[in-house]
Amino acid sequence: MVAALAVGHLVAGILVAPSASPYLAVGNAAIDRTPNAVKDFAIAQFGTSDKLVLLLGMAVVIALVAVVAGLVSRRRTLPGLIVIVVLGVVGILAVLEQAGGGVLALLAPVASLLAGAGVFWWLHRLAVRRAARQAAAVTEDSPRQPQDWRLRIHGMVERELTLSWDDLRSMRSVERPVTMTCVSNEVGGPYISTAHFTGVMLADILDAAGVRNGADQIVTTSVDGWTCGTPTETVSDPGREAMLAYAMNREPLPVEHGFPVRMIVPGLYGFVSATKWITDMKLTTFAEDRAYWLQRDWGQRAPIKTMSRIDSPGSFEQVAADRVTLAGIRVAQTVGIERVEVRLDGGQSTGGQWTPAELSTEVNIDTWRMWRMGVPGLRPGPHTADVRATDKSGYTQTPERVLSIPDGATGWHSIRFTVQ
Ligand SMILES: Nc1nc2c(c(=O)[nH]1)N[C@H]1C(S)=C(S)[C@@H](COP(=O)(O)O)O[C@H]1N2
Ligand SMILES: [Mo]
Repeated sequence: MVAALAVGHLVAGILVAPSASPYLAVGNAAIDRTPNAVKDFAIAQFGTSDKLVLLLGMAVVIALVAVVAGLVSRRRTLPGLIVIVVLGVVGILAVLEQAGGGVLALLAPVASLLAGAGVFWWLHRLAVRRAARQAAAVTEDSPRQPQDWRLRIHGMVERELTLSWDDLRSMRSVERPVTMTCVSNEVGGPYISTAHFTGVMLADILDAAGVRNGADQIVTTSVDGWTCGTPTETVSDPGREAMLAYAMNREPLPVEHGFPVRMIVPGLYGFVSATKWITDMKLTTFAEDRAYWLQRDWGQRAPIKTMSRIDSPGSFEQVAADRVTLAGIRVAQTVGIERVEVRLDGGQSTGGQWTPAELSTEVNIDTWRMWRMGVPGLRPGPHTADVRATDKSGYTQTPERVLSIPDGATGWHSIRFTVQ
């Protein structure tokens, strides 16, 4: 639009006469059509600047029209070209009316129209080509990305290392199911899942780099700059099998779960251990570096707390009397699960006692186990159920409720349900 107006004005000024400028001609044509009352009002308000105000107002309106025309032309040039032709014809008609003077006067508005259409067509082609280039870059790059991926291991180490995808794949691999938990879960929360991970032991990588004494924290950084601080002792503990995972459920890591490589440390909440899209690993100290969530008031060290949850029945569910089975999950990573107990209606019928539930087979100590308990003969009406777990260290979940911030919620999960 700027090109059209500028060319029209220039051609009129140099070759014809100022009155043949489409911009001025449209302004003058508008003034001719304005009722006297409005004209008087404008003169009273703006004095001798009235024409300037009109021309500026026109500029604003034309700019807005240009923006809208641009937005509706993102896919095709036709909408933009229609707007340009319509405005061009308005310019031609205005010049014919205002400047008279036959064919020569048409030079400026026609030049204006052609310049507008030409520049629009050219800019549109540039934009479309750029978009196509970007789209092509995305599709070509993604399968190649592991080739570009590097992990730098530096800081308090004997030897700085830079690992490529091929380096990683040539190392000894480990494979196991691990349950991952987000610290943001309140009691009974849903942010927990189990997957089968394949990767390289982080302990092997730390051995290769040689950790210097006193490096009590590993700060890892993802490609988008997120940082995570993990205790070195947890990662180097060979019994723990902390890993740099490159496969999940025997397929490449999905992009949203950290492709090409992420960290998995059993027993630690995700925000202090599970760096996705990892590119940098720095051996340092807790005194020296503060990771992303620590700067936002979450905890510094955050082992996953032993938890249990009732998944069935759901809260406030109606259940048929002959098929009441309570069921759920529980985890006690790195320690293992000793037992799960359930208490119905606050222990009314059991003298406050808890009843042990049946546990599914243990896959390994770092994955959740399901539990269930059949309760025949419950009277119709409302009931409550509480669950608590005890792990192999002898710890039984505390009833004390604390919020998830800063390092994980505690408390028993309780539900209400109705027997029909
Ligand atoms: N790069 C990066 N990694 C990250 C996070 C993040 O925001 N950015 N969030 C962490 C948190 S808080 C959790 S709970 C887990 C979640 O992993 P998931 O998305 O695979 O479920 O990733 C962790 N790794
Ligand atoms: Mo999280």
